[in-house]
Amino acid sequence: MEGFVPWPTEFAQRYRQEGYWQDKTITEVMDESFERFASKPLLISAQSGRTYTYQEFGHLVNRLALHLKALGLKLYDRVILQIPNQPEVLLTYLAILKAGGIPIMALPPHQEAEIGYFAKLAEAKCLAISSTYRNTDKQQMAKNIMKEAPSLDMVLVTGGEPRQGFHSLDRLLADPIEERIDDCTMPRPDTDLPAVLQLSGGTTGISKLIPRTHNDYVYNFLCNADVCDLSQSSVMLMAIPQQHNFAIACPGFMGLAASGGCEVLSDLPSPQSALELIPKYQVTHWTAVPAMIIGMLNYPDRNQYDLRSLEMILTGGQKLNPEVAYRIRPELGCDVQQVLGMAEGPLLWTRRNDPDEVRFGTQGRPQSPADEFKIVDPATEIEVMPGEMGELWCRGPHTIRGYYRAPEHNAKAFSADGFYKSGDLVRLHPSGNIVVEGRLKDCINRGGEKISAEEIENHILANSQVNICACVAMPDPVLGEKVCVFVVLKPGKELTLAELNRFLLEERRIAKYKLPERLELLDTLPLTNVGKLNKVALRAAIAAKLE
Ligand code: OOB
Repeated sequence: MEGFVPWPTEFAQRYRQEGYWQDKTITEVMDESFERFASKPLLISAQSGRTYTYQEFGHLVNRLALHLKALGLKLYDRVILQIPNQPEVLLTYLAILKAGGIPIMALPPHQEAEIGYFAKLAEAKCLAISSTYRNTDKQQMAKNIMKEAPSLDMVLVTGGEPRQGFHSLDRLLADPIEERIDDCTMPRPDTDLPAVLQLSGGTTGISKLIPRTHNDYVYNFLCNADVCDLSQSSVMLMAIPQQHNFAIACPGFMGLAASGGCEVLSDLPSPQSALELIPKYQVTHWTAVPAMIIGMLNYPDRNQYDLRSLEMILTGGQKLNPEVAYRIRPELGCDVQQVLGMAEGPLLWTRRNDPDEVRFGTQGRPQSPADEFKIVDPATEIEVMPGEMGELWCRGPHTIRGYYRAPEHNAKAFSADGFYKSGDLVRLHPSGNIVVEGRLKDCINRGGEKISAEEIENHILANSQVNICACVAMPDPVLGEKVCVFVVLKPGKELTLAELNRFLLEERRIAKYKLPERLELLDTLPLTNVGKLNKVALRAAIAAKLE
């Protein structure tokens, strides 16, 4: 496939021989589960209360896949999936895969800027949306994007009357096409080719697309389900957008479905909502970013809720501070398993039986015996001594070898021998686990959501008041980090944070979670000795000011 970097043949052979790659499609693995656990509950919608058994869910996926095929979706067609956390997001995800398409895992808050970019870069054929999302008209967004992205000619809409030419997902799901057509066969994708396009955290410019193959992704979620001991008695609460790698595959919905468990899917990430859902559905596992855990720990009426069913919080996306980790057992009565994960594939987990110091004070060790990791000095690219800080590099059966359609970026982001350069600064703990200490990449980690500084800076520079600007992370007690922008205005110009954000939302049409939450006006920006913008000084300045 054009724009896709495969694993070299000798690695592919080894991963196959050693049993990591099974040459099954995601659809085949999910269909096995639908049959095996048929009458068990697979999914409960927290908002509607509706429960789907494995069998019912499988039928609906099959039906929707037949509709997609009838509407003209072909093998390897790209489909942008932007539905929020409601059952239709998972039904559509699996139906796209079953019809041979490749879902692009866009996030619900994304706007015209992001979705339009993915549509053009991947030449997407189809876009699946909810009619509105948090008061924005997504059908209008789709119409606008279609003018710019000629490949896009199919729009699927849930939760509202579709505009002319668009299709209602809700009607397709209710229409038993399987009863009236003879040919129910589906094209089978090559298991060595991309199954899903994930989004990168965006280290330079806008997100890159991450091609996850059937072989790599199936192994990824099966291995995760194993490391997290998921079983038929697991009930997992999921309030992180289902498109995130963490939520869909680490172990996420797919790891849970392969294990016979049940997911409680919620569109509300608030602590109060989690506190209500855990006792109501006897949740055993909660997939949460640290910001959600902090929210729960600090929730005033927490003791009114019975959390005894909760066994384990699976957490990652940003660093869980040890002070917070140590509060979990005494205050919430459950354990925590940390994951240092990346949409590019690498996954390091702490294990259930690690000692406290390791479970609470490290971010884990590789989940697969076939993973190769090293910690290098980013300047010399030579491995550092054990315990010293360096950049984490990874290679393995579920770590990609290149971004999709990004040869120039790939030359920088991967070593000559195929290691992914994570941009994370880590050190080796005496236990053999890894501790995250910082990062090289220029992004802001807002409650686990990654925001590329360069992407936001480029949008801000388009404002006619602005001369130069720099976005940096400022500390936040709950979210970890938020975006602070330093701006030097053009002579005689003025700008407030509210004006800037209105410009970013209305004229640049970017997702709301990326907006700066503080604006600092300066006469000049500080430079380093070599004349580069000194972001270290800016980060220190805003941190000191907030103190
Ligand atoms: C997950 O994936 P991404 O692609 O959104 O972000 C990856 C980056 C890492 O490179 C690191 O900078 C940061 O997020 N990160 C952590 C972390 N987990 C991720 N930093 C410190 N401690 C952790 N535990 O965020 C992701 C993917 C799969 C599972 C879980 C998270």
